[in-house]
Amino acid sequence: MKTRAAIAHKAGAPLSIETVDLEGPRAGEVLVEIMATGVCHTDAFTLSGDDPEGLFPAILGHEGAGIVREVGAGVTNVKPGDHVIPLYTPECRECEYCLHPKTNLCQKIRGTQGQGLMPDGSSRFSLDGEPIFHYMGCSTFSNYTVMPEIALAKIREDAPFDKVCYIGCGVTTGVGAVVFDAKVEPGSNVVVFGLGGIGLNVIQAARMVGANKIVGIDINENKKALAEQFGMTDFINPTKVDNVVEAIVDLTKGGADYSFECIGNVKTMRQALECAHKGWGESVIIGVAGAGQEISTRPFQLVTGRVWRGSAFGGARGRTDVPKIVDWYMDGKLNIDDLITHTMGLDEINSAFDLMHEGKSIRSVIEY
Ligand code: NAD
Ligand code: AHE
Ligand code: ZN
Ligand code: ZN
Repeated sequence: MKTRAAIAHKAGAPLSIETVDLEGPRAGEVLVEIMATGVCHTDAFTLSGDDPEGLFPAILGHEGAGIVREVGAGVTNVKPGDHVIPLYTPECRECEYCLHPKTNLCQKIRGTQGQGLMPDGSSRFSLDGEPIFHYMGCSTFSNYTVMPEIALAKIREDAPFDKVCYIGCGVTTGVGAVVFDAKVEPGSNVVVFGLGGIGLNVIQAARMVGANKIVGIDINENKKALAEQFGMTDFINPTKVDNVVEAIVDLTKGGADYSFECIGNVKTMRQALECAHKGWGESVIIGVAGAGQEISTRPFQLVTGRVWRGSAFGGARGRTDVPKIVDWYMDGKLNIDDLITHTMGLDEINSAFDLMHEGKSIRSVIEY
């Protein structure tokens, strides 16, 4: 079939809206009509050329929601008409990782996914007979895409696509990091570096679990009002204090019980670790840093009880947890609507990247 898609032909170039060829689903695969997709900072990161795994030409996008239109041989978990959220972290429920209680990082198809291919080692997308790479196993910047069955979370049919698409990455990443990975306890002091599409979800989850102080750190003061609406109790602009770590330690009377780095900058990752409380503070890296970047700190920071860890897709097991997070939104426990600051058609997708780089959006959503 033919489908409209935004193609990343090369690093640093704007996406190009074209009609591409899409092969139907093979065994274990599913054709999904994408109804809406968010634009995440990670799409911009890969498009910039900073992603060591970045491949071109590719169809980016990994934060979608849609409807199953056709299933390949042997598919049993979904059927045509089902509403689904594509998962860049699948859940096969049988690999060593899925069976381990301490991780959500299913590895069943991670090898081919990182090569921009379906599990059988080929691409379903092509243009003029030349293959186009899939991205993060999702390629939601295409109106239709083909997904492995294990990478689809079936969701309730009354959930609006233009909102719950954000659960495909940003909401789950921020909320899950607090709830599933850090397991923040009521009364904790929480510090959040970066008040963007991820950080604001960390903030609303910290409030949801009953955190005490929720301190937001951002160089863009325009993020302050929305962060306060979502639960931030204190704000620090690091450009306006001598030493941001000392400012946080003073404010929290000793340091953060939990800090979250939601920027992707190795300097702020160090600050996030060093503002954690001596003896027990945990710092969670969510931000994705570019090729060649490395983190550093004095080992004494860890010797004296601080813990440094990371979180991918919020520690969520997608097929199990994503439908629950959709329920939390539908029940009014999570606010997604106010984080979606812009909506547009696929033809305007490059403006979503511009708004992100200008610091003017939290989430832009593309509606097909
Ligand atoms: P965003 O662009 O919406 O937000 C980033 C925020 O950081 C902005 O508000 C910006 O003003 C602020 N900022 C930038 N530099 C700063 C600095 N030096 N000090 C303080 N604040 C600064 O991005 P996002 O969509 O929220 O994504 C954040 C990061 O999370 C990205 O690196 C993204 O790739 C990553 N991410 C990781 C996962 C995961 O599973 N680990 C999932 C999604 C996104
Ligand atoms: N490809 C990059 C790393 C990118 C990365 O860390 N991705 C996160 C999700 S970001 C979503 O917006 C993730 O889930 N990582 C785990 C995984 O297996 O990719 C690189 O540095 O090579
Ligand atoms: Zn993302
Ligand atoms: Zn698995």
